[in-house]
Amino acid sequence: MASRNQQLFELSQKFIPGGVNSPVRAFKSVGGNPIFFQRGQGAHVWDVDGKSYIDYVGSWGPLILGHAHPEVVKAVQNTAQNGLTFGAPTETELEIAELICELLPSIEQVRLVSSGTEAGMSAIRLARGYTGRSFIIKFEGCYHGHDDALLVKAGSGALTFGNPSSAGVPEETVEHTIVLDYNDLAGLEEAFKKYGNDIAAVIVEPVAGNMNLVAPTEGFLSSLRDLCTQHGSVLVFDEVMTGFRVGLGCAQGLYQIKPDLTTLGKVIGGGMPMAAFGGRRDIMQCLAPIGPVYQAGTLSGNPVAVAAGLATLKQIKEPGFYEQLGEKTQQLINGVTVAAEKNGINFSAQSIGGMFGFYFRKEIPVSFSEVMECDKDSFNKFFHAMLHEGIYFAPSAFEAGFVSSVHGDTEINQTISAAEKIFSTW
Ligand code: KE4
Repeated sequence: MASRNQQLFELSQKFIPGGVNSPVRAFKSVGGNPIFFQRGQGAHVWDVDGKSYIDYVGSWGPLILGHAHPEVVKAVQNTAQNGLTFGAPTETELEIAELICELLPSIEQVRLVSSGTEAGMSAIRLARGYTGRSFIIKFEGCYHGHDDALLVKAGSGALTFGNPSSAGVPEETVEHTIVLDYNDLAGLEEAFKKYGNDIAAVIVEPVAGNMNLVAPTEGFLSSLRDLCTQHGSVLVFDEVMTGFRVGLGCAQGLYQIKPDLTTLGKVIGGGMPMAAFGGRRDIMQCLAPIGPVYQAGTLSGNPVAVAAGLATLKQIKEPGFYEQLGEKTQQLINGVTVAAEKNGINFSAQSIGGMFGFYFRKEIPVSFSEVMECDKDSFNKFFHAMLHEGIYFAPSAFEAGFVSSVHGDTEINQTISAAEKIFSTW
Protein backbone atom coordinates (compact mmCIF):
# COMPACT_ATOMS: atom_id res chain seq x y z
CA MET A 1 0.00 0.00 0.00
CA ALA A 2 1.50 3.34 -1.08
CA SER A 3 2.14 5.77 1.76
CA ARG A 4 0.14 8.97 1.92
CA ASN A 5 3.33 10.79 0.97
CA GLN A 6 3.70 8.75 -2.19
CA GLN A 7 0.04 9.21 -3.07
CA LEU A 8 0.27 12.98 -2.62
CA PHE A 9 3.52 13.23 -4.60
CA GLU A 10 2.01 11.23 -7.45
CA LEU A 11 -1.00 13.49 -7.59
CA SER A 12 0.88 16.76 -7.06
CA GLN A 13 3.00 16.08 -10.16
CA LYS A 14 -0.22 16.17 -12.16
CA PHE A 15 -1.03 19.74 -11.13
CA ILE A 16 2.30 21.29 -10.08
CA PRO A 17 5.53 21.12 -12.16
CA GLY A 18 7.71 18.50 -10.47
CA GLY A 19 5.13 18.34 -7.70
CA VAL A 20 6.79 21.23 -5.87
CA ASN A 21 6.45 24.99 -5.70
CA SER A 22 10.20 25.52 -5.45
CA PRO A 23 12.80 23.29 -7.16
CA VAL A 24 15.13 22.80 -4.19
CA ARG A 25 12.31 20.98 -2.36
CA ALA A 26 12.21 18.26 -5.00
CA PHE A 27 15.00 16.02 -3.60
CA LYS A 28 16.43 15.99 -7.16
CA SER A 29 20.06 16.17 -6.01
CA VAL A 30 19.71 13.68 -3.11
CA GLY A 31 17.32 11.25 -4.83
CA GLY A 32 14.00 9.96 -3.56
CA ASN A 33 10.70 11.79 -3.16
CA PRO A 34 10.07 15.09 -1.39
CA ILE A 35 8.37 14.85 1.99
CA PHE A 36 4.94 16.38 2.48
CA PHE A 37 4.75 17.91 5.97
CA GLN A 38 1.55 18.47 7.87
CA ARG A 39 2.64 19.95 11.21
CA GLY A 40 5.54 21.71 12.86
CA GLN A 41 6.09 22.43 16.55
CA GLY A 42 9.32 23.81 17.98
CA ALA A 43 12.30 21.92 16.55
CA HIS A 44 10.10 19.15 15.13
CA VAL A 45 8.04 18.51 12.02
CA TRP A 46 5.64 15.67 11.16
CA ASP A 47 5.08 14.28 7.68
CA VAL A 48 1.70 13.22 6.31
CA ASP A 49 2.36 9.64 7.41
CA GLY A 50 2.85 10.79 10.99
CA LYS A 51 6.67 10.35 11.12
CA SER A 52 8.43 13.08 13.10
CA TYR A 53 11.79 14.67 12.37
CA ILE A 54 14.17 17.07 14.07
CA ASP A 55 14.15 19.94 11.57
CA TYR A 56 17.45 21.60 10.52
CA VAL A 57 15.95 23.26 7.44
CA GLY A 58 13.54 25.55 9.27
CA SER A 59 11.88 26.44 5.97
CA TRP A 60 15.35 27.38 4.59
CA GLY A 61 16.16 29.79 7.39
CA PRO A 62 13.11 31.84 8.52
CA LEU A 63 12.27 29.71 11.58
CA ILE A 64 14.96 30.90 13.98
CA LEU A 65 12.41 30.49 16.79
CA GLY A 66 11.30 27.06 15.56
CA HIS A 67 7.85 26.09 14.30
CA ALA A 68 4.68 27.75 15.60
CA HIS A 69 6.34 29.85 18.28
CA PRO A 70 3.45 30.93 20.54
CA GLU A 71 4.32 34.64 20.39
CA VAL A 72 4.47 34.57 16.59
CA VAL A 73 1.24 32.59 16.23
CA LYS A 74 -0.55 34.91 18.65
CA ALA A 75 0.66 38.01 16.75
CA VAL A 76 -0.56 36.53 13.45
CA GLN A 77 -3.97 35.56 14.90
CA ASN A 78 -4.50 38.93 16.59
CA THR A 79 -3.58 40.83 13.43
CA ALA A 80 -5.52 38.65 11.01
CA GLN A 81 -8.79 39.15 12.84
CA ASN A 82 -8.52 42.90 12.11
CA GLY A 83 -8.07 42.34 8.39
CA LEU A 84 -5.41 40.65 6.28
CA THR A 85 -4.29 43.45 4.00
CA PHE A 86 -5.14 47.03 3.06
CA GLY A 87 -2.75 47.94 0.26
CA ALA A 88 -2.19 51.10 2.26
CA PRO A 89 0.23 52.19 4.99
CA THR A 90 -0.21 50.74 8.48
CA GLU A 91 1.43 51.66 11.79
CA THR A 92 3.11 48.27 12.19
CA GLU A 93 4.97 48.68 8.87
CA LEU A 94 6.47 51.85 10.35
CA GLU A 95 7.26 50.00 13.57
CA ILE A 96 9.24 47.24 11.84
CA ALA A 97 10.95 49.76 9.54
CA GLU A 98 12.11 51.75 12.56
CA LEU A 99 13.28 48.55 14.28
CA ILE A 100 15.30 47.40 11.24
CA CYS A 101 16.93 50.85 10.98
CA GLU A 102 17.69 50.77 14.72
CA LEU A 103 19.26 47.29 14.54
CA LEU A 104 21.27 47.94 11.35
CA PRO A 105 22.95 51.39 11.33
CA SER A 106 23.80 51.03 7.62
CA ILE A 107 20.07 51.12 6.87
CA GLU A 108 18.79 54.71 7.00
CA GLN A 109 15.64 53.89 5.01
CA VAL A 110 14.04 50.57 4.13
CA ARG A 111 11.37 49.31 1.71
CA LEU A 112 9.42 46.14 2.55
CA VAL A 113 8.71 43.54 -0.15
CA SER A 114 7.41 39.96 -0.21
CA SER A 115 10.42 37.83 -1.12
CA GLY A 116 14.21 37.81 -1.17
CA THR A 117 14.08 37.71 -4.97
CA GLU A 118 12.12 40.96 -5.03
CA ALA A 119 14.57 42.50 -2.58
CA GLY A 120 17.62 41.54 -4.67
CA MET A 121 16.02 42.53 -7.97
CA SER A 122 14.96 45.90 -6.58
CA ALA A 123 18.34 46.61 -4.96
CA ILE A 124 20.10 46.04 -8.29
CA ARG A 125 17.64 48.24 -10.19
CA LEU A 126 18.06 50.94 -7.53
CA ALA A 127 21.87 50.76 -7.70
CA ARG A 128 21.75 51.04 -11.49
CA GLY A 129 19.32 53.96 -11.29
CA TYR A 130 21.39 55.73 -8.63
CA THR A 131 24.73 55.36 -10.47
CA GLY A 132 23.45 55.52 -14.05
CA ARG A 133 25.68 52.52 -14.73
CA SER A 134 24.82 49.01 -16.02
CA PHE A 135 27.50 46.51 -15.00
CA ILE A 136 26.99 44.41 -11.85
CA ILE A 137 29.26 41.88 -10.17
CA LYS A 138 28.06 38.70 -8.49
CA PHE A 139 29.94 35.61 -7.35
CA GLU A 140 29.66 32.04 -8.59
CA GLY A 141 27.73 29.92 -6.13
CA CYS A 142 25.95 32.89 -4.58
CA TYR A 143 22.17 32.95 -5.03
CA HIS A 144 20.17 36.15 -4.85
CA GLY A 145 16.77 34.86 -5.98
CA HIS A 146 15.60 34.16 -9.50
CA ASP A 147 15.75 37.63 -11.07
CA ASP A 148 17.01 37.26 -14.65
CA ALA A 149 20.07 39.47 -14.26
CA LEU A 150 21.19 37.57 -11.16
CA LEU A 151 20.30 34.04 -12.27
CA VAL A 152 23.66 33.48 -13.91
CA LYS A 153 26.61 31.24 -13.23
CA ALA A 154 30.17 31.68 -14.48
CA GLY A 155 31.49 29.20 -17.02
CA SER A 156 34.81 28.89 -15.21
CA GLY A 157 36.10 31.00 -12.29
CA ALA A 158 37.96 34.35 -12.65
CA LEU A 159 36.47 37.21 -14.57
CA THR A 160 33.82 36.12 -17.01
CA PHE A 161 30.51 37.36 -18.38
CA GLY A 162 27.64 35.36 -17.04
CA ASN A 163 26.14 32.59 -19.11
CA PRO A 164 22.48 32.25 -18.18
CA SER A 165 22.07 29.25 -15.92
CA SER A 166 18.39 29.19 -16.74
CA ALA A 167 16.57 28.85 -20.05
CA GLY A 168 14.47 31.86 -20.86
CA VAL A 169 17.13 34.40 -19.85
CA PRO A 170 18.16 36.25 -23.03
CA GLU A 171 21.90 36.83 -23.46
CA GLU A 172 21.38 40.58 -23.55
CA THR A 173 19.85 40.42 -20.07
CA VAL A 174 23.09 39.15 -18.56
CA GLU A 175 25.62 40.87 -20.79
CA HIS A 176 26.24 43.35 -17.95
CA THR A 177 26.52 40.70 -15.26
CA ILE A 178 30.12 39.88 -14.35
CA VAL A 179 30.58 36.63 -12.39
CA LEU A 180 33.67 36.22 -10.21
CA ASP A 181 34.96 33.57 -7.83
CA TYR A 182 33.97 34.03 -4.20
CA ASN A 183 36.99 34.95 -2.01
CA ASP A 184 39.14 35.61 -5.11
CA LEU A 185 40.78 38.97 -4.38
CA ALA A 186 42.89 38.96 -7.56
CA GLY A 187 39.81 38.42 -9.73
CA LEU A 188 38.03 41.22 -7.92
CA GLU A 189 40.87 43.68 -8.41
CA GLU A 190 41.12 42.72 -12.09
CA ALA A 191 37.41 43.31 -12.61
CA PHE A 192 37.55 46.75 -11.04
CA LYS A 193 40.70 47.62 -12.98
CA LYS A 194 38.91 46.72 -16.20
CA TYR A 195 35.38 47.97 -15.52
CA GLY A 196 35.66 49.99 -12.28
CA ASN A 197 33.85 53.21 -13.12
CA ASP A 198 31.19 51.34 -15.11
CA ILE A 199 30.22 49.04 -12.25
CA ALA A 200 26.87 49.99 -10.72
CA ALA A 201 26.95 47.42 -7.94
CA VAL A 202 28.52 44.39 -6.39
CA ILE A 203 26.04 42.02 -4.78
CA VAL A 204 27.43 39.42 -2.40
CA GLU A 205 26.30 37.01 0.29
CA PRO A 206 28.66 38.18 3.09
CA VAL A 207 28.56 34.58 4.28
CA ALA A 208 27.68 32.36 1.33
CA GLY A 209 24.93 29.90 2.18
CA ASN A 210 23.81 28.74 -1.28
CA MET A 211 26.82 26.66 -2.19
CA ASN A 212 26.72 25.06 1.24
CA LEU A 213 28.27 27.42 3.83
CA VAL A 214 31.38 29.28 2.64
CA ALA A 215 32.79 31.97 4.93
CA PRO A 216 34.52 35.11 3.62
CA THR A 217 38.31 34.82 3.86
CA GLU A 218 40.44 37.54 5.50
CA GLY A 219 40.27 40.75 3.48
CA PHE A 220 37.57 39.68 1.02
CA LEU A 221 34.73 41.81 2.37
CA SER A 222 36.96 44.75 3.26
CA SER A 223 38.42 44.73 -0.29
CA LEU A 224 34.90 44.73 -1.69
CA ARG A 225 34.10 47.74 0.49
CA ASP A 226 37.25 49.65 -0.45
CA LEU A 227 36.95 48.97 -4.21
CA CYS A 228 33.27 49.98 -4.28
CA THR A 229 34.10 53.18 -2.39
CA GLN A 230 37.00 54.00 -4.73
CA HIS A 231 34.89 53.50 -7.86
CA GLY A 232 31.55 54.87 -6.67
CA SER A 233 29.93 51.44 -7.01
CA VAL A 234 27.12 50.38 -4.66
CA LEU A 235 28.03 47.52 -2.29
CA VAL A 236 24.95 45.34 -1.75
CA PHE A 237 25.05 42.78 1.07
CA ASP A 238 22.51 40.07 0.38
CA GLU A 239 21.61 39.21 3.99
CA VAL A 240 18.39 37.40 3.14
CA MET A 241 19.90 34.30 4.76
CA THR A 242 22.51 35.78 7.13
CA GLY A 243 20.23 38.59 8.32
CA PHE A 244 19.54 38.07 12.06
CA ARG A 245 20.77 34.49 11.56
CA VAL A 246 24.49 35.00 12.27
CA GLY A 247 23.98 37.71 14.89
CA LEU A 248 21.76 40.62 15.93
CA GLY A 249 23.94 42.90 13.81
CA CYS A 250 23.77 40.42 10.90
CA ALA A 251 26.93 39.61 8.90
CA GLN A 252 27.69 43.30 8.48
CA GLY A 253 27.92 43.60 12.26
CA LEU A 254 29.90 40.39 12.62
CA TYR A 255 32.52 41.47 10.06
CA GLN A 256 32.20 45.23 10.74
CA ILE A 257 31.67 46.15 7.08
CA LYS A 258 29.13 48.84 6.19
CA PRO A 259 27.36 48.06 2.89
CA ASP A 260 25.51 50.75 0.93
CA LEU A 261 22.41 48.57 0.52
CA THR A 262 21.29 45.42 2.32
CA THR A 263 18.65 42.90 1.37
CA LEU A 264 16.85 41.00 4.12
CA GLY A 265 14.27 38.19 4.19
CA LYS A 266 13.55 34.86 5.90
CA VAL A 267 13.98 35.69 9.65
CA ILE A 268 12.41 39.16 9.34
CA GLY A 269 9.17 37.54 8.20
CA GLY A 270 9.16 34.94 10.97
CA GLY A 271 7.86 32.35 8.51
CA MET A 272 5.53 34.64 6.59
CA PRO A 273 6.24 36.08 3.10
CA MET A 274 8.30 39.17 3.90
CA ALA A 275 11.62 40.65 2.83
CA ALA A 276 13.18 44.10 2.59
CA PHE A 277 15.91 46.18 1.05
CA GLY A 278 17.39 49.33 2.52
CA GLY A 279 20.49 51.38 3.09
CA ARG A 280 21.92 54.82 2.47
CA ARG A 281 19.27 57.54 2.43
CA ASP A 282 20.70 59.23 -0.68
CA ILE A 283 20.33 55.97 -2.60
CA MET A 284 16.89 55.07 -1.20
CA GLN A 285 15.60 58.53 -2.10
CA CYS A 286 15.87 57.48 -5.76
CA LEU A 287 12.92 55.13 -5.26
CA ALA A 288 9.40 55.89 -6.44
CA PRO A 289 7.28 57.72 -5.47
CA ILE A 290 9.96 60.34 -4.72
CA GLY A 291 12.60 59.20 -7.19
CA PRO A 292 12.84 57.83 -10.73
CA VAL A 293 13.47 54.14 -9.88
CA TYR A 294 10.18 52.27 -9.93
CA GLN A 295 9.43 49.42 -7.51
CA ALA A 296 6.08 48.25 -6.14
CA GLY A 297 4.11 45.36 -4.60
CA THR A 298 0.47 44.62 -3.80
CA LEU A 299 1.26 42.87 -0.52
CA SER A 300 4.44 44.77 0.37
CA GLY A 301 4.46 45.34 4.13
CA ASN A 302 1.52 42.99 4.59
CA PRO A 303 0.24 43.50 8.15
CA VAL A 304 0.05 39.78 9.01
CA ALA A 305 3.58 39.14 7.72
CA VAL A 306 4.84 42.23 9.53
CA ALA A 307 3.22 41.01 12.76
CA ALA A 308 5.06 37.68 12.47
CA GLY A 309 8.30 39.52 11.72
CA LEU A 310 7.93 41.95 14.61
CA ALA A 311 7.16 39.14 17.06
CA THR A 312 10.28 37.32 15.84
CA LEU A 313 12.59 40.33 16.02
CA LYS A 314 11.37 41.09 19.54
CA GLN A 315 12.41 37.61 20.66
CA ILE A 316 15.86 37.63 19.07
CA LYS A 317 16.67 40.97 20.73
CA GLU A 318 16.61 39.22 24.12
CA PRO A 319 20.05 39.27 25.84
CA GLY A 320 22.01 36.06 25.29
CA PHE A 321 19.88 34.85 22.37
CA TYR A 322 22.75 34.57 19.88
CA GLU A 323 25.29 33.31 22.40
CA GLN A 324 23.00 30.37 23.16
CA LEU A 325 22.14 29.79 19.49
CA GLY A 326 25.81 29.85 18.49
CA GLU A 327 26.81 27.46 21.29
CA LYS A 328 24.12 24.96 20.34
CA THR A 329 25.07 25.07 16.67
CA GLN A 330 28.74 24.61 17.56
CA GLN A 331 27.79 21.68 19.84
CA LEU A 332 25.99 20.03 16.92
CA ILE A 333 28.84 20.30 14.42
CA ASN A 334 31.48 19.33 16.99
CA GLY A 335 29.57 16.17 17.87
CA VAL A 336 29.02 15.13 14.26
CA THR A 337 32.65 15.92 13.37
CA VAL A 338 33.97 13.78 16.26
CA ALA A 339 31.70 10.93 15.16
CA ALA A 340 33.07 11.13 11.61
CA GLU A 341 36.70 11.38 12.73
CA LYS A 342 36.28 8.36 15.07
CA ASN A 343 35.30 6.36 11.99
CA GLY A 344 37.95 7.75 9.65
CA ILE A 345 35.48 9.52 7.41
CA ASN A 346 36.57 12.48 5.26
CA PHE A 347 34.39 15.10 6.88
CA SER A 348 34.58 18.70 8.07
CA ALA A 349 32.04 21.22 9.33
CA GLN A 350 31.72 24.81 10.44
CA SER A 351 29.10 27.07 11.94
CA ILE A 352 28.54 30.80 12.04
CA GLY A 353 25.87 31.87 14.50
CA GLY A 354 22.80 29.72 13.88
CA MET A 355 23.83 28.37 10.47
CA PHE A 356 26.17 25.50 9.66
CA GLY A 357 27.77 23.52 6.85
CA PHE A 358 28.68 19.82 6.69
CA TYR A 359 31.27 18.81 4.05
CA PHE A 360 32.39 15.34 3.00
CA ARG A 361 35.86 16.72 2.42
CA LYS A 362 38.88 16.79 4.76
CA GLU A 363 39.18 20.58 4.87
CA ILE A 364 36.47 23.23 5.07
CA PRO A 365 35.96 24.65 1.53
CA VAL A 366 36.64 28.35 0.95
CA SER A 367 35.54 28.56 -2.69
CA PHE A 368 32.90 27.25 -5.09
CA SER A 369 35.45 24.95 -6.75
CA GLU A 370 36.44 23.48 -3.36
CA VAL A 371 32.76 22.94 -2.53
CA MET A 372 32.44 21.02 -5.79
CA GLU A 373 35.24 18.71 -4.58
CA CYS A 374 33.04 17.54 -1.68
CA ASP A 375 31.85 13.94 -1.97
CA LYS A 376 28.22 14.43 -2.98
CA ASP A 377 27.40 10.71 -2.92
CA SER A 378 28.53 10.52 0.71
CA PHE A 379 26.37 13.53 1.55
CA ASN A 380 23.35 11.91 -0.11
CA LYS A 381 23.98 8.63 1.74
CA PHE A 382 24.27 10.58 5.03
CA PHE A 383 21.16 12.63 4.24
CA HIS A 384 18.95 9.58 3.68
CA ALA A 385 20.36 7.61 6.61
CA MET A 386 19.71 10.57 8.93
CA LEU A 387 16.24 11.02 7.43
CA HIS A 388 15.53 7.41 8.33
CA GLU A 389 16.64 8.23 11.89
CA GLY A 390 14.17 11.14 11.98
CA ILE A 391 16.66 13.94 11.31
CA TYR A 392 15.81 16.33 8.44
CA PHE A 393 18.67 18.22 6.81
CA ALA A 394 18.42 20.31 3.62
CA PRO A 395 17.94 17.89 0.67
CA SER A 396 21.05 19.19 -1.10
CA ALA A 397 24.82 19.07 -0.48
CA PHE A 398 24.89 22.72 -1.54
CA GLU A 399 22.72 24.29 1.14
CA ALA A 400 23.45 25.52 4.63
CA GLY A 401 21.70 24.07 7.69
CA PHE A 402 19.91 25.98 10.45
CA VAL A 403 19.46 25.57 14.20
CA SER A 404 16.65 27.33 16.06
CA SER A 405 16.46 28.72 19.58
CA VAL A 406 14.22 25.77 20.54
CA HIS A 407 16.66 23.03 19.47
CA GLY A 408 17.69 21.79 22.93
CA ASP A 409 20.27 19.31 24.23
CA THR A 410 17.79 16.52 23.58
CA GLU A 411 17.59 17.29 19.87
CA ILE A 412 21.30 18.00 19.47
CA ASN A 413 22.35 14.83 21.32
CA GLN A 414 19.81 12.72 19.42
CA THR A 415 21.26 14.06 16.16
CA ILE A 416 24.83 13.32 17.21
CA SER A 417 23.87 9.80 18.34
CA ALA A 418 22.22 9.17 14.98
CA ALA A 419 25.38 10.34 13.20
CA GLU A 420 27.53 8.07 15.42
CA LYS A 421 25.29 5.10 14.60
CA ILE A 422 25.43 5.81 10.85
CA PHE A 423 29.17 6.51 10.71
CA SER A 424 29.94 3.36 12.73
CA THR A 425 28.63 1.23 9.88
CA TRP A 426 29.62 3.62 7.03
P1 KE4 B 1 13.28 34.12 -1.90
O1 KE4 B 1 12.86 34.80 -3.19
O2 KE4 B 1 13.34 32.60 -2.05
O3 KE4 B 1 12.45 34.56 -0.69
O4 KE4 B 1 14.76 34.58 -1.53
C1 KE4 B 1 15.77 34.42 -2.49
C2 KE4 B 1 17.13 34.43 -1.80
C3 KE4 B 1 17.90 35.56 -1.88
N1 KE4 B 1 19.12 35.63 -1.27
C4 KE4 B 1 19.59 34.57 -0.56
C5 KE4 B 1 20.94 34.68 0.09
C6 KE4 B 1 18.83 33.38 -0.46
O5 KE4 B 1 19.33 32.32 0.25
C7 KE4 B 1 17.58 33.30 -1.08
C8 KE4 B 1 16.72 32.04 -1.02
N2 KE4 B 1 17.34 30.89 -0.46
C9 KE4 B 1 16.82 29.61 -0.91
C10 KE4 B 1 17.56 28.45 -0.26
N3 KE4 B 1 18.94 28.59 -0.13
C11 KE4 B 1 15.34 29.49 -0.65
C12 KE4 B 1 14.76 28.13 -0.84
C13 KE4 B 1 14.09 27.96 -2.17
O6 KE4 B 1 14.60 28.48 -3.18
O7 KE4 B 1 13.02 27.24 -2.18
